[in-house]
Amino acid sequence: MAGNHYRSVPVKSSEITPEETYLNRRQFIKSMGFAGMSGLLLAACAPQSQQGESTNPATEQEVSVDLRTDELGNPINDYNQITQYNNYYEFSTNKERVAPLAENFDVANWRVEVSGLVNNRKLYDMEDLLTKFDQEERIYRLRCVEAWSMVIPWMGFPLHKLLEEVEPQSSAKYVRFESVMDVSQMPGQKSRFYPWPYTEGLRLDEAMNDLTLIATGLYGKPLPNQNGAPLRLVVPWKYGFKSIKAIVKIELTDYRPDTLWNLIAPEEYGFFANVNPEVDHPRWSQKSERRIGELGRVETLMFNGYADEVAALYDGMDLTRNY
Ligand SMILES: Nc1nc2c(c(=O)[nH]1)N[C@H]1C(S)=C(S)[C@@H](COP(=O)(O)O)O[C@H]1N2
Ligand SMILES: [Mo]
Repeated sequence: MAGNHYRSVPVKSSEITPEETYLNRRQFIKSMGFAGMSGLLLAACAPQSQQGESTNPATEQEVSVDLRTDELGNPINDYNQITQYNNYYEFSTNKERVAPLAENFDVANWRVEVSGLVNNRKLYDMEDLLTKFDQEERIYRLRCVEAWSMVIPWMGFPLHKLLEEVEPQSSAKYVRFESVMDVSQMPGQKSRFYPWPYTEGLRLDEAMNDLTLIATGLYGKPLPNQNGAPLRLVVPWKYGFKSIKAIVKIELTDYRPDTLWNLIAPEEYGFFANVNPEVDHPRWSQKSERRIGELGRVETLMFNGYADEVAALYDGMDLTRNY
């Protein structure tokens, strides 16, 4: 199991809290019985010499976890920053206009079709997804290809759990994702410049990686419309455009699917789109980024800081050509 380079905390729906409570809470987590939290616990259970207080490793203990930073110590962005500065071209290409335009977007009776090269094709509604798959919190960095970034506390579940349920066939090599098409609610879809609906794709092994998340909420609340309600993909080691919002269709294929950005500008937006400070965008450097809410710039990390989890997926691949 991957998973010591992000923070993951299981979330019960009874714990969904207003932002204020969220920010003030410290979760107490039993240090036994939580697989997949090894990194967290390692940090919390520093050697006694460093901790200054002796603990008895044989007894179950409670560990206080500060949920306000990622595993590298970066503070999470404010709820306002995350929900008022958005890329969502179905509504607007203006980041500040997305939230007001998406305010009344109707996500009732949402369905997601999972089909293609699978043994069990399925049509899920949101309640199925929220009850079938345990929701957990994951604090991830989001690095936009435009060279800004945020740290976001998502809620959701790893995509591999859903894929395991539908059982990909051995011929399946890729996963294709499609966003909703609804010109009546999404004014940006009137623009003929973009090949709507928004589509994205992953190689099957990328989709199965434990970091790859289906997000259904953030900051302990259901996903705001502007962030991709009611569900979106989050692939934290790739540029933000891979993290497709408002998904209605997930299809397993044996061909590499077209993606909206790759269709528009293949020399600028590759299929892989792994965060890579060594490979510049044709029009700007990718060596550093502006963390929203901070002054100055921070260095961009290979695979956005998730190399331990994902570098092996690209062994032997020329990342300059496969950008
Ligand atoms: N359907 C859809 N998904 C999308 C986009 C979009 O325009 N439409 N923009 C992408 C880009 S470029 C980024 S950086 C992230 C932004 O996510 P956020 O607004 O939640 O920060 O969403 C991605 N997913
Ligand atoms: Mo982006």
